[in-house]
Amino acid sequence: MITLLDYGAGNVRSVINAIESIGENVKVVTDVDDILSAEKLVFPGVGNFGSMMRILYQKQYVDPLKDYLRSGRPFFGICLGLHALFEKSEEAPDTSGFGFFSGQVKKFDIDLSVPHIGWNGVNIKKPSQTFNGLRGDEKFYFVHSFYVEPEDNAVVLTTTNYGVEFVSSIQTGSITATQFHPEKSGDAGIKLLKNFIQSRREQIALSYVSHETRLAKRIIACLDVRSNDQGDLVVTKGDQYDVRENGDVRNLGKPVELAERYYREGADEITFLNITGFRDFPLEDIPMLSVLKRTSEHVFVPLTTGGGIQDYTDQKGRTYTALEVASAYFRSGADKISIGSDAVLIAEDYVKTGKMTGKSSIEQISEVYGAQAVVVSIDPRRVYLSSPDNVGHHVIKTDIKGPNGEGYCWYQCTIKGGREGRNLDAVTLAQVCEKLGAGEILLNCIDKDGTNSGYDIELVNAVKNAVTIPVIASSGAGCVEHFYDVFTKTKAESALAAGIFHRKEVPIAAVKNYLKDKVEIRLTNNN
Ligand code: 1PR
Repeated sequence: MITLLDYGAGNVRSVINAIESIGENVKVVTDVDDILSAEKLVFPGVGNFGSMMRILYQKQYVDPLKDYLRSGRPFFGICLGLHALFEKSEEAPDTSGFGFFSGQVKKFDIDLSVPHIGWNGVNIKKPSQTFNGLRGDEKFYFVHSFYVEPEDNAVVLTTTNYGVEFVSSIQTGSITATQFHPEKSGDAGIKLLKNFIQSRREQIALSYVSHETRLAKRIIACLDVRSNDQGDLVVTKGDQYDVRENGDVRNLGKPVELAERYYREGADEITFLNITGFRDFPLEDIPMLSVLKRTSEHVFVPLTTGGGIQDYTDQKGRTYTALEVASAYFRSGADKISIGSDAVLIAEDYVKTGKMTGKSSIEQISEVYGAQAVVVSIDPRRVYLSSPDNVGHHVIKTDIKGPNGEGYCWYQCTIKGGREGRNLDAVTLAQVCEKLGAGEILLNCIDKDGTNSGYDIELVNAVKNAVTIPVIASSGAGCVEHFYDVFTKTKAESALAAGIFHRKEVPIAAVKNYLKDKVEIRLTNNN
């Protein structure tokens, strides 16, 4: 039996699913005795150091956890479950950690995008049973802005390179903790958890040549989801956001089945977008929660879900905050949520007032779950201009001329799935959302969506060069070369596609086979 510490703000469902996929049963901690009586304890920490420690102190779990750590029984910490073991964190300077190890948690201060989101390697620094059966060159999924700095290097199990060489896991005795998320790291992560669960005493001497690890570019499969006219939940796909063909909603398959197929094909992330969320209430009108629950049982890579994440009042007058909607998604297995329309309205208010309210969906969710859990999805369309002057928006000189030969354009933000244009440009939206606490930008493009004509490179560069958080290029992929183009002509960390995968025109494995000797990617058993 594995005891799992759930303090109410983490995505524990994925960890439970990963452990159960290994054939172990899981007991979730409900009181102090569960900690003291645990045979093996797993502590997945997600979100914000300060709110995590406040909850642990409120529940009076801290002392029992320290007693457990001193008992010598097996402990596995994940992400914040690693940070908590140390004295304090720059993420919440006034809050103490367990202090079980001397040292503190530092924020990345580097020239690269922060949070560090994606698949990176590890440098194994000492013999360990943890990596038994692995090659040592596998990549694991990271999503964090902070890392631990132990005073005693002897506890360091692996390091990883991302602007700095940071500690990506520690081990001493029966205590193991990782910065990366093994429950989201595919087969390699499952193997690592299995080694912990079946932990034998012998240390496996792994002789690895230390190497500079590199963050992989991520290939993301996107499933636009909505109910069709018969009320069935289907994966659909827009052509410049028009999802109807011969009057019917295009039906490209079932969400859970397609997500599992893409996982097996080597997708680095899966994104579900509930594209009628602006009018359906996601917790009632569309069974996205059950789609997430069922998907997370067999798909062990990050799941992002969006659509309808905003404050909401249902027909009976009951109000729900965006945080409540997002929390329901996280509890169902989402690792990140994506906010579309509401982000535009929030940014418009901010541009008008210059003030943060602290009450916006972006701020609320980022505060509890951390910036890395908040994606902002932008749905822009080109507005052509013959001159760049006096339009009050971020204008670019474009090589893709307008219908009347215009040489300039700005990218107008839209809401409600492209149905309503707003007086805000995509660059400004991205910058404001980063300021409000968003951790990543999903940059769609209405003009390119579903056209197979390639990504809008000018748009990706305009936005990517204006923010420091990761950007996912989206819309327009038609062939493997388009992925190479976007990764070499822009600094986008990820490329998302939908139509070419759903229509089986280009398999994910083909994209990775084409890219593998050209850009850093995560190889799976398909490559
Ligand atoms: O506004 O917070 O409720 O979120 C709604 C979400 O649904 C947003 O993320 C928005 O982008 C998405 N959405 C709304 N309507 C549509 C539509 O298509 N009618 N999907 C829609 C937008 C963008 C990607 C698409 C890429 C790649 N789709 O999901 O998959 O463009 O396409 P391709 O590779 O086939 O070219 P809220």
